[in-house]
Amino acid sequence: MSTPTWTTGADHALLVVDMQHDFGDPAGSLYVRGGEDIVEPINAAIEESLAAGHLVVYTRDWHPEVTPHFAEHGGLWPVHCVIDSSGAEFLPGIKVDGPVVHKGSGPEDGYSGFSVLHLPTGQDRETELSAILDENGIMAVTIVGLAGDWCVKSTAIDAVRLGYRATVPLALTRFVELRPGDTEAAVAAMREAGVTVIGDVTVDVAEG
Ligand code: VGL
Ligand code: ZN
Repeated sequence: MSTPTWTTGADHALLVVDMQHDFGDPAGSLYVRGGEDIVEPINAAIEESLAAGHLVVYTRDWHPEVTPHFAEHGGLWPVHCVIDSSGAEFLPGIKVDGPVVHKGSGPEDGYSGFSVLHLPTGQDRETELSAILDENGIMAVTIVGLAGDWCVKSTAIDAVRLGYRATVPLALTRFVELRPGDTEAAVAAMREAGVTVIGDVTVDVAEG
């Protein structure tokens, strides 16, 4: 694969969002359909970025066992990505060589790699992601990983809001589609916010 234009420029970082067992492995507790199909292409993008000397930053969903983010405590989701559990591990096949930002380890809900919603106070709390980008002179980010309609979308929209150029290549994400139409709505919301969304949504053909 020739170097895609979205990885060019020393002010560019690749943000690899939540490429973890619970999202990307068919046996994971919050498996995103097709997640396993993007491991290889994302790893190729990581290798290309590293070879070009660019920063690669990783986010990791990282929850306590009891959190209002989980359905059993009032949230939306099955238990997933519990701190230090095997489900929270990076998918094998993803080369991890760069800073890792953990998110959601307090009584928090939230999807962006840049901030989480602290439920007891109703306040958004910043993660260290923007500081890491700024320390490295990053102006542009490409966001890949899982899930397209949750953490990738929120991270990309926040990136634009914070003044970075943001690109999401749809070939390198997959969508939860919790409700029908979420995928389309997420793509539209990203475009509306000023994110450069490239390519087409990959729709899985049912197996068998
Ligand atoms: C995510 C649902 C719950 C994500 C995280 O990484 O997109 N989705 N927690
Ligand atoms: Zn989560």
